[in-house]
Amino acid sequence: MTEIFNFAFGPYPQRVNIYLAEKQPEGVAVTVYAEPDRRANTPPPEIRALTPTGSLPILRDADGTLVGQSLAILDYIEDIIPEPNMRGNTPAERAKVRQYVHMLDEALTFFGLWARHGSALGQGVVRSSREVAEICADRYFGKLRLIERLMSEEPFIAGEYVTLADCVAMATLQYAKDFYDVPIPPECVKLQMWFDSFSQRPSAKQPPYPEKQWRKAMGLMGQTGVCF
Ligand SMILES: N[C@@H](CCC(=O)N[C@@H](CS)C(=O)NCC(=O)O)C(=O)O
Repeated sequence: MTEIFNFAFGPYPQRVNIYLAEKQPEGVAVTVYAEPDRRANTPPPEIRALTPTGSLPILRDADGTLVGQSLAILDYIEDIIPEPNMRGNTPAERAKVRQYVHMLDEALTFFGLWARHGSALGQGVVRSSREVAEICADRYFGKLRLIERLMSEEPFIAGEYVTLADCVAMATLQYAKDFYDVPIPPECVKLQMWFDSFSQRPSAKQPPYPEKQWRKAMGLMGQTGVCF
């Protein structure tokens, strides 16, 4: 049995949640914790101990193989359960999917830094810098504009069918919009159309966000004084 331990929300956990809902792999048992809560002991210490940083998602296979990092987990499941293929059928298709996944990963890194440095939720977590927040906001939107330029009129991010790129894109853009109230830049028309359409899929159902955190996160653009 392949086991996955994950959180119910957050951009990295949500990549895996969306992927599992799309792929529906057989023989994978998923345990989802609402949020990290030391007082409630979730995730339990033995699960935290599986990973050096204690962060989720994490995968444990029947032979004891441990895989951390959301993107490595998606790749591992694609390797052990190849169908339906969500990574591309040819070298060119796979390269295209990877290209988008890497760009989205970069976008999320910038978004995370922006949120840390620019929101009330990040206060006290890092020594915050308004300048870092502004630079990272600009880089985040820049990545989305780059993705927009590369996208075609096809129904999914990388082409005719759902791939890892859609799961990673949805997790990022949904988190930005629903948790921090940061929309897609208005000129990213194809990306917005894709987002509106993919949002209708059951896999993209909004995850439950803890209200206390959400209140501090909302309105990130206003909190930082950033506009398009
Ligand atoms: N790069 C990692 C990031 C994982 C990560 O940051 N997980 C966060 C949730 S979004 C976490 O587990 N935080 C709780 C903790 O570290 O206690 C991945 O892609 O899996």
